[in-house]
Amino acid sequence: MLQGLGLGRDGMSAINRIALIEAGSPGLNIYSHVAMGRGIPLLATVVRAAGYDVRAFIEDVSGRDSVDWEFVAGCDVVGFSAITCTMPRTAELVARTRVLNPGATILFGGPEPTCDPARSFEAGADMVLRGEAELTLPRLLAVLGGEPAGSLGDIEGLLWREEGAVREGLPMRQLTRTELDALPLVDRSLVHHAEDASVAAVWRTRGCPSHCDFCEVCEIYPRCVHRSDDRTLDELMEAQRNGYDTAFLIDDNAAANKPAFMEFLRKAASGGYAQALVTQLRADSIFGKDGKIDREFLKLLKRAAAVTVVCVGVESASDEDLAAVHKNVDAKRMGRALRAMKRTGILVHGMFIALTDDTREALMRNGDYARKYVTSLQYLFETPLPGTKRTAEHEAAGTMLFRTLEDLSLYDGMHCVLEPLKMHASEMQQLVLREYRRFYSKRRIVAAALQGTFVRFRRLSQGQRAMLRDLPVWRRAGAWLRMHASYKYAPVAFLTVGYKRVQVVLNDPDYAAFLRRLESIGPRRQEA
Ligand code: B12
Ligand code: SF4
Repeated sequence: MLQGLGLGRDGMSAINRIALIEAGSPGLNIYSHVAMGRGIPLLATVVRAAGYDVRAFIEDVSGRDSVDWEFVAGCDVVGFSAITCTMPRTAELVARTRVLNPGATILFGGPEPTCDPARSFEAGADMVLRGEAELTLPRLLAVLGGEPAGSLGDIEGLLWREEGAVREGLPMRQLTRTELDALPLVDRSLVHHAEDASVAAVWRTRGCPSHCDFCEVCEIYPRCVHRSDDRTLDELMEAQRNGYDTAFLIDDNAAANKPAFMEFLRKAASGGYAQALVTQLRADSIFGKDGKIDREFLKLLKRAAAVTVVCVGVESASDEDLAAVHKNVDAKRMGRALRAMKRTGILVHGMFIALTDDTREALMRNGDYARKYVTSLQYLFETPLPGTKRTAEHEAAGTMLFRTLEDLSLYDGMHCVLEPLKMHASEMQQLVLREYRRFYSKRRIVAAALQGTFVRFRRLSQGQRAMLRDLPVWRRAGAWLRMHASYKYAPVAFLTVGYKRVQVVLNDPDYAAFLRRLESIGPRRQEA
């Protein structure tokens, strides 16, 4: 018998109403203040364009337990978007959906279901749609709704339960540039309490040309595909018009094609973008072909936004670690690039990884390096994301400490979930938290405030000046002051948020329970 195949709540095959849900992040962590969704706002937009009644719920935006269950109870299909650490919460929301609406088809999609569909079935899915779903989801809904010529087996990336077994359709397929260009701009009004989102996502590319061993991006997007910059610029300006003061360019490596990215930055500046911009790039993209710092690129990065935040996967200050994750850059060169960015006035969000074979000295060296070179710190534990080469190695070596579905909430980078080789897991956990405390300290906040008051200053960007000109004369002085203050004190704001987050984590009873759990794990490998 086919299970959950959209026969609808009343046994009819019509599909009218769809809910798309992104379960919230587990616990409190260093990035919980970034309230934004991932793929479902755009999916809701394409599903609505296909004629369905659809709403999107993102717990990180509208708050925990904010799903409108009355709406979900009337849905024919309920789709869940998951990453690994949100799986336990997703399973809870699925269980609630089953009680309220037993006839609905439960569909899973997103990074975790794409890379480990079996785990999604374990969490309660009837179907899993792997990979990008802007074209396949409307196709699936049409088939579920009884489209005469359609069959599940024709849908790329689909797996479904049938007669107790899991069946699979055509392999997933990545969208082409033409298909990406044809996608609509996100209609944020479909997101429940969209006004509570603090950051708007914009994108130029999907995928990343690098293939780091621990990262899942290339499993989801095997090729790096660009869409036309005009679409991105429209999206950026639309975010500004909608009142967002920060846009996150979510490309995994924005400067993969540096000349094209520089052209994009020029257009953003001349097009009047005047808010903060967050972007992710490799530190060595700051060098020109001659090996020198590319000043023109730095200037463009700074001028494209009111405040530019560059997220850099530093990973480690140790050359051996950098070689182990195939980063193709050494710590000294990386330091030169980070220093140049900071000197230009760009905020550098440094992303570090605590690897299983790190020593105490390596962990502390990373902390020292972070305090020297970056504005904000994200120091995550290596996490075995499904489908990656490193995860296969950890599975073979038996280093995974927590494997059940309930424990996947620990896979958020804030918890040590792999057995370290050179110390006990609880020691590694505490050493990394110690580096967070040293980074996000009151002393460093005061130093940043002094620096902001006396040293940090910029000429307003082209977009900001245009924005001031458009204001009535009597509002200009206040706006001018706010623009300068937000730039001058941006590092203070970052450090203060981090300080508060770290305090909350340290005082969290769940965190204390996790520490006790780690401590109860006996020494194994170190004894050998
Ligand atoms: C923006 C971003 C963030 C933001 C906020 C995102 C959020 N709400 O979680 C911040 C900076 C806060 C963040 C934090 C973290 N992130 Co993050 N993040 C991203 C990033 C760069 C972009 C996400 C995005 O918007 N993509 C664009 C959309 C269109 O893609 P998508 O969500 O995959 O959706 C498509 C398909 O997957 C599918 N789909 C998605 N949902 C659904 C649902 C249904 C029903 C269907 C049918 C299909 C479907 O269709 C969509 C359209 O094609 C991705 C990398 C990437 N390129 O995707 C990492 C990524 C999602 N993050 C990742 C991780 C691990 C984290 C962290 C744990 C920390 C870390 N970096 O290690 C935290 C945890 C956050 C949390 N929620 O708890 C991993 C997730 C892997 C996994 N299996 O868990 C990714 C894939 C990066 C990686 N290196 O592997 N992240
Ligand atoms: S550069 Fe970043 S996004 Fe690209 S593969 Fe490496 S870790 Fe993943």
